[in-house]
Amino acid sequence: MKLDPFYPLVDSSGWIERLVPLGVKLVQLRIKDMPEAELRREIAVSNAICEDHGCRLIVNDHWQLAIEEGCDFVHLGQEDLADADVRAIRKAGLRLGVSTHDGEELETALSVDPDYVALGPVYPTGSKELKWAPQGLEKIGGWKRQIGGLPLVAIGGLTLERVSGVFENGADVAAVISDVTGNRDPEARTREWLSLTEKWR
Ligand code: TZP
Ligand code: MG
Repeated sequence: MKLDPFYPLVDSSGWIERLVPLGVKLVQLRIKDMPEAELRREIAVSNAICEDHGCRLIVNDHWQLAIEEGCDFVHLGQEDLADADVRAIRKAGLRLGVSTHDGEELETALSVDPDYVALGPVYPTGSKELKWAPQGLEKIGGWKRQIGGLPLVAIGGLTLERVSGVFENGADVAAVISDVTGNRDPEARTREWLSLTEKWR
């Protein structure tokens, strides 16, 4: 399965409303703490906006709500895999992406037959506390050789200025938080991302 080469991670439907109409075709909704009713609303609103614009929505963590709201993808970390019902996710027709940081985690991820694997952090990041040091570009190539045709998502500290190296080393997708949502002009930055990544589409 081919994935769009750029996806922003955002923490509200408000961001989805701002960015998806610009031409974003893949986006992750990553909400960590929110009461369930509000969360469901955020997911439902995000999903409706994405459907209107032909954009695929990845819901981080909240796989039951993602199933109930008929979303496209669920993204799970290693710590989420033990509690998630992967069969239920698949049975409902959703696709699954899994985070990895080291070889053991890659094995665990591959054991659930994911639709993509994410590797991070490639560069230092201020957006998530992680016990892993930045992985660097070479690891991307190693991961890609191991997973073959499965899409590889690179994440962590990616900016427009240094993303080319990520693709040149074998990543299929660049996933980005702060370079987009922390930018002075997130809409303009998103357009730049879309245009720069066009050649990897
Ligand atoms: N997982 C690995 S690094 C990261 C996540 C969620 C944060 C990426 O954020 P940024 O701001 O693009 O470095
Ligand atoms: Mg998680």
